[in-house]
Amino acid sequence: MNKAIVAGLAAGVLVVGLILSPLFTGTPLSPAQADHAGGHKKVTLIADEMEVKVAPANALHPGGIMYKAMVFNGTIPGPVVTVHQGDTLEITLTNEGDVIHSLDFHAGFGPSKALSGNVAAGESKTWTLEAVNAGAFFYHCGADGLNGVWEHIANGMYGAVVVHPHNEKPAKEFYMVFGEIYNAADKGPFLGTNGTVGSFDIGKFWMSDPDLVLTNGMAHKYVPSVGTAVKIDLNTEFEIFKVKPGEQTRWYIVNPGPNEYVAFHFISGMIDVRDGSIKNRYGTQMKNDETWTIPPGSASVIEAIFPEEGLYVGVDHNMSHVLKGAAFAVLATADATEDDHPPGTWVASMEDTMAMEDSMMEEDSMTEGNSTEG
Ligand SMILES: [Cu+2]
Repeated sequence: MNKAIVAGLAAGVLVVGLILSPLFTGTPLSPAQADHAGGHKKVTLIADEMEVKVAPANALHPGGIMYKAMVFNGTIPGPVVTVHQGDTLEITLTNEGDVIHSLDFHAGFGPSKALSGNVAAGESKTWTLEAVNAGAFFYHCGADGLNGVWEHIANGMYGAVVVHPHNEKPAKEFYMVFGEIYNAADKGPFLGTNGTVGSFDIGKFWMSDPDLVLTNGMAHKYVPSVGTAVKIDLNTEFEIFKVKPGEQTRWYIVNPGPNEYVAFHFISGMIDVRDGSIKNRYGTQMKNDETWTIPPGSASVIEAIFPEEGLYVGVDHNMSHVLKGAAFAVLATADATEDDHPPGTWVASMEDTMAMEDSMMEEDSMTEGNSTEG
């Protein structure tokens, strides 16, 4: 090819690139979004220790499994906190437990933004971070200056911050947090704990040998049974996710670990992954992938459309993890509604988040009250 042709082609590519470039710079802000820039949101997280049911009674875990957990706001996981990109998030950590707790917000950049430092029993601490990058970000207890952070995470002290990007498209959104349990009282599959309330086992943790993998605080929380010809009942009180066929859905999938990777997959599904962030919009987008790796200490934004009516199953495709509890059923049905999320899985959308912040700001100016997100 001669130089003139190459130069001509290069010029053509440049011109086409310039014409197309507006398509790749992100969707312009709506007037409501532009008005809202720089919102201020408050959240209070209450650290505590309590017994939590982490597995239902079934053949794998006779009698079910109770565990001496550590929690934020009374549940495993802690609440999903939503902000709009560019907002300031003011966090208060109140320690109502008996031991030192703390917080590490992966959405924060710099120790004064990301870390609370130790908060002793009965004390509180407040600090702020700026939600610079869009996406889902893990938060967890950092224990006593990292000493025991492994135990506090394994015991349930974790959650996520969702930073809605400016260019977000509407979707039905869900919060899903995996998490491992290392239980000194658990004798293994089909044996369970024989009624003993379990506690952290550092030997099992050291060997990365979890007894359970929880979905939003409980193994097999969203799965009634496994098998058809030979069926094993897993949870007679299971909850289920419902979506409409063809509807855009968005899943904030969080992996607290503390040790294991999550190989996230929807059985019969395809996923788009939005991870990382470019200014004012989500970054990397993987189209139509099958399985996505989420490392411990991370959260991913997974988008999926379920094309036809029927049952789909979200799993950690690590098969020992599935048996330990890491699966959830998703029913695609025309009967699905906007607000039929299982308890604790609803995520405030960008519009909801902005409306909440605006009403809080009005409240602040009058009362300077503190707000908690449940
Ligand atoms: Cu803690």
